Amino acid sequence: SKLPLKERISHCIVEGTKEGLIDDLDELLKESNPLEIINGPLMSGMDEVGRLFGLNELIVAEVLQSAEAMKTAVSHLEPHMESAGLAAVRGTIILATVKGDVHDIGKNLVDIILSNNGFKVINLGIRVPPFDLIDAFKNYKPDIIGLSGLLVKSAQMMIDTARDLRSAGIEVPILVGGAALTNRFTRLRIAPEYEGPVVYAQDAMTGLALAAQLTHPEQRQELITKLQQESESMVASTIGVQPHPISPSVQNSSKNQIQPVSQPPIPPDLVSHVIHDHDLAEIFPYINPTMLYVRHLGFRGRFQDLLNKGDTKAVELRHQVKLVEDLMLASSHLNANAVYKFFRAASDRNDVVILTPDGQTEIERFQFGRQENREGLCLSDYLQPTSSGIPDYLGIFVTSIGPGVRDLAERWKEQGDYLRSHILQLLAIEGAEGFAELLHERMRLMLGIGDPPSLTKEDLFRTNYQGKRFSFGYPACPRLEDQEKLWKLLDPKNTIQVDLTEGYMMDPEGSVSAIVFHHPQAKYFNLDEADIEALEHKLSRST
Ligand code: B1M
Repeated sequence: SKLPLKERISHCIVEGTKEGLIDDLDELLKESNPLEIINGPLMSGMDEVGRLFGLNELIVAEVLQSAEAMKTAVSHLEPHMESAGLAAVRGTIILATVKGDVHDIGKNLVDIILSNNGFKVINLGIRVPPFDLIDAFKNYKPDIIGLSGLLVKSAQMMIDTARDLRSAGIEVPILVGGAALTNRFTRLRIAPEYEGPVVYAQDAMTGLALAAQLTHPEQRQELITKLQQESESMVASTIGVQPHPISPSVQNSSKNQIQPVSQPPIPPDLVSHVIHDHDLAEIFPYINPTMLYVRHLGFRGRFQDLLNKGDTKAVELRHQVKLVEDLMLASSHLNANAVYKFFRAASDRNDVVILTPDGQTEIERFQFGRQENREGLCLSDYLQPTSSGIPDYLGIFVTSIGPGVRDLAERWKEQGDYLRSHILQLLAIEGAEGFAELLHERMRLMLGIGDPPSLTKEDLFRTNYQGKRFSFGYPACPRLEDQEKLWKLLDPKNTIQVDLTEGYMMDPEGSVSAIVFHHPQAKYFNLDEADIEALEHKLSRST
């Protein structure tokens, strides 16, 4: 309260507090017009937030609280601006998650950051096909087109989208981002398909900095020159690099030492189990706190330890999360659903064959890759071979938290309740993962390989138990196309209303699918690019 008026307003933004903000704005309105206030103390507050975030002095949760204060301030000033015919827009951006992709949370963060830093954001939502973007371009005449996506398939969809936008004669800069996207992929694969600049942002704050450069005439040219140089040097570094030769022997190699379990555990049944509306209170403790609080909300340090010690920041963050957990527990639209089933299964070299309960007939076949180097691992090694005749089993499941998450998160975002909206989406995505952990624990118990009572939650998060769950799209089984086979086996669409998109993504966003192996030596491993190429080569020959 002792600070000069303008500094007090900036300070409210940096601190993410609304206390006294409206009174101070009204006071300043007596001597400044609303646009001057936005471009002055409010924007300098947001600039400081960006600076402190860059220095690791603010965490994501705090940035969202600053954005909330900014939204409150701008909403208060807007009526005054309209009456004075003023508009505070640094630029317009249309923002979309690409076709086939339901990823909302990353795109929404970008929306919040840009729209509270002076950009007008037209958020087109998820699964947006190129022709909708072209239509939106014609309607809104944006300065930038923003594309987001979670998976590698979505990065590939960005190539098609860029191509379609070019065919429509569009040349405004495209800003791209997403978990599986890299600058290299952007420069080498997306940028060559588009006439205008294509820029990669690693996170929402970088997205803001790049959007600011792209809408600034001189900085824009500097950025474009830098990107061209980057592209050229990347192209130069790939010239002369020979593609990895595909060795036909690789897929049959069996240098691994893993022997199947001689007496595999037998599941109690081979029927489909459908769980509707599982108690969320039981799922929340299975959420890995490091993922939720450290990775996603940006907390620094060992969250659980500091919470136990009463650290103020940890306690405050836990309080914010608990509020949303309680709202979720009370809601009837935010349900945890799952479907799981055990199958008779066997290995056939690198393939996993799913059999009828009597073991006589093949009903599905998953073709997996094998490591040519390292330990020579392949998922099929964890099962008895078809030739042995010894019955062996695996489990398959899908967990999901939705379906009302997207609508509620959107409503809260619209209201400027950014942190609550983000936490809700986080609890849904990490809750789906926690539910997978819980279900896997139950399936181990059903197989008679349940965990010892001494196993702690930390052990669980470190996967210190017998057997492992493998999800399609992850490095040991990277082919997302196999999701289709899983859908045929489990029917999650009709049992728990989880849809598979054309990009093999599960809708709702907070969903996890996996195959469960009981083998004591099962562990997570990576296939190299050459191993994946060899598998694709084999698959293309067999079709
Ligand atoms: Co999974 N997942 N996941 N996953 N997941 C990845 C993406 C993966 C790379 C992991 C890996 O292999 N190492 C892999 C994809 C690989 C591939 O495509 N083959 C993967 C996979 C395979 C899967 C499943 C398919 C697994 C399965 O169940 N079979 C499944 C798919 C889900 C579905 O279909 N609905 C799945 C599920 C999940 C969870 C639900 C458990 C959870 C949430 C997913 C989500 O975010 N919606 C999850 C998580 C947490 C991850 C990792 C670990 C982290 C993702 C994350 O941080 N999300 C990820 C591995 C990794 O990144 N290290 C992985 C939070 C979100 C806020 O961040 O989307 O990155 P992000 O957005 C950031 C930036 O990217 C950037 O700003 C945002 C905020 O700073 N950004 C932009 C995004 N868009 C932008 C646009 C811009 C600018 C910046 O301008 C326009």
